[in-house]
Amino acid sequence: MVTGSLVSCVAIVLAVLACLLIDRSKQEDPANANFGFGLELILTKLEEMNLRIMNLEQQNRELTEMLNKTVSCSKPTVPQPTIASVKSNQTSSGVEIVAPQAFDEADVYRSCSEIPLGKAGKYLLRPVEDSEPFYGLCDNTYGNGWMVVQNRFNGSENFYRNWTDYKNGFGSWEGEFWYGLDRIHLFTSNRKHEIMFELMSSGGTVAAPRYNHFDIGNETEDYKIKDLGSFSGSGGDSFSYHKGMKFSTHDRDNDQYNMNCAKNYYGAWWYKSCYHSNLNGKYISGQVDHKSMCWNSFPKSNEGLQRSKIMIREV
Ligand SMILES: [Ca+2]
Repeated sequence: MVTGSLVSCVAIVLAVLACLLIDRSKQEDPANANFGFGLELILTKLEEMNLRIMNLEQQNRELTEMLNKTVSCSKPTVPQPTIASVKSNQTSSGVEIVAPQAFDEADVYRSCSEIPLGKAGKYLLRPVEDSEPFYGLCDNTYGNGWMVVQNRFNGSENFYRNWTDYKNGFGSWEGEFWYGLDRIHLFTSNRKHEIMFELMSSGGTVAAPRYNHFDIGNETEDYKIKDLGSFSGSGGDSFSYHKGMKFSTHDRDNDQYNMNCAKNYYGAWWYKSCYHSNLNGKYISGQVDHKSMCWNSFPKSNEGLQRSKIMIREV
């Protein structure tokens, strides 16, 4: 573009020069053959330059066109980041959500409530009859039947992710992970579930707030919290504020705030305007920051937690 402008300027200058010379030639003695010859030479040169400029402009247009085509063809296709696909990026063994090709029906459970008592771990689950089973992580720290849907304890996983990632899930079983909104919806919409949060402050104090009913809508409903039961446990109630809210990510603003809560507070949550809890926020344990992974009633507003584990259980 700069070259084009430069060439145009030169052309204009030469054109003006030519006009001046022509004008001058009219005033000079027409018998002055030398001057006339010189003028002819200049005009010929100008003609040549004009042709070259036109050629250069044509080449410039072709190059720009070619460049645009190359850029649009080489745009990378963004892979759908499911927990299963994250596996290949893990150095340790990652989360394998999808069931293997061959499995024993006897190893498939409806939910973590059905697994052998006292045996926590990864199980094949089928919350909806006649559907493909998939893995889930059962936890019995607080009694049998809980299934982990979020686990954070060292900040090794990036939780500032887009809608698709929160829909499908990400992370690894052994490390930190988000189980995926689609699956949370499958469980909570098919059978009544409760929810609990295991939180640890930077000082090592643990709180376990829970609600006796939790149900979220599907993607069309933006995974809205359709129902949330009454609060019990410890750490205070920093979740009821979010009842009835839709899920928001930095690329999908479904909150009630005139700005984007997920962007402002570096998270993804059922933001209202904006939050009382921000458990997918920044992992900055002990720091008081609005962007932190926090639960405002424990230990105090905006203080980054050391751990957050969210679990659901069939009631
Ligand atoms: Ca907004």
